Amino acid sequence: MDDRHDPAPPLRGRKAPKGRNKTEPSFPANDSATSEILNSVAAHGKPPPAHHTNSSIAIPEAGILTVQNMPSRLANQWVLITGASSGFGAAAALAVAREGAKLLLGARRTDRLEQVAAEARKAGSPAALYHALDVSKTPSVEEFSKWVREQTDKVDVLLNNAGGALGLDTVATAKDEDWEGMMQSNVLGVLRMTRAILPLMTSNPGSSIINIGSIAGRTAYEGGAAYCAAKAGELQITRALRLELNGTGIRVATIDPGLAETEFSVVRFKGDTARAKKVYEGVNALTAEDVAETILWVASRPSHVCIDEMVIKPTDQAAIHKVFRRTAK
Ligand code: NDP
Ligand code: 8X3
Repeated sequence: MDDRHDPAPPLRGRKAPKGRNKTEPSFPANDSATSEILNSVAAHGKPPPAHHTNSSIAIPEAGILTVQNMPSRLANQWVLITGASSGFGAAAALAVAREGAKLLLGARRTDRLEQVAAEARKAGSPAALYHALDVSKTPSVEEFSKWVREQTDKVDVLLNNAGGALGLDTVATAKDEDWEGMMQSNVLGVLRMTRAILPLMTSNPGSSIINIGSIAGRTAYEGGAAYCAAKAGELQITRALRLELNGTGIRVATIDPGLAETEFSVVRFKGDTARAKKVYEGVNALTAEDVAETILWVASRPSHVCIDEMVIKPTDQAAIHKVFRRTAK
């Protein structure tokens, strides 16, 4: 997967105008990725290696140039997603499917996984496979990883996303089962999955482990003691793992979102949908697709680039306790 030295795919579409100073290429373009493509064409006669698919580039003096069917870095790569039955995991499955990635999906609700896999195949995934997975149980993780090894001998992206919060009770009133559930899925689940899948990544430099943390792992809030501790644990696991894997070429990242409207709060409030809805009232919260976009971006950087840590919040959320809410008129 070391794409720095891959031969660049041919640029399809119109050629860059001739007669430019090859040492100082400078094309106006509608985003930095397209500028990069155009500048590379001007300087080297070819685009940089492996860019994303279909891009429209505006060149005022030359009309519109369309770069088509550029291979994605994720095409035919195996992407393993835990917690793929809803929210970020399901949206990430579709986002990478559109790039032509092959999918290994896990969660407890296999009926949901079946739907996500079917949509992923429609979106362009050459193989969208799923298997039951409970990251809170070592035997389930072992059975899942055995199934993974039956499908492939290498994993390119491991997305440790499964997890969530249970309850919003103070330390004085919270229940053991909620504490244990949060530690099991958010902390031990990441450790178990990583240990199980690492053997399929160590001989695959450029592969990525992407863990989903939270702003809750960076700032505490009342009622969030165990969830905040769990996500702080995820952050430190990510940092320790990056140190342990230094020199293997494996990237280790954490993406830490703020308020995002998924099933997260319905699960936290044990099915109380009215209470869950209130969390996002008047706020333009993140969507699962917003987070999936960042996951896709992190997963598709060149192999020498590691996005260590990324915090993504709604514009309305300046800090964990500072949320702007529009009131109904
Ligand atoms: P969802 O509740 O929509 O998704 C959670 C996913 O995790 C589901 O697919 C669920 O599948 C899976 N899951 C939970 N426990 C387990 C388990 N023991 N074994 C396997 N899968 C499990 O919420 P989100 O998409 O929002 O959450 C995804 C991640 O993002 C979580 O780690 C969450 O803590 C984190 N996060 C969420 C934020 C938000 O505001 N929404 C913000 C920051 C972080 P199933 O039930 O089928 O097993
Ligand atoms: C979810 C974000 O702020 O609800 O991790 O804990 S928050």
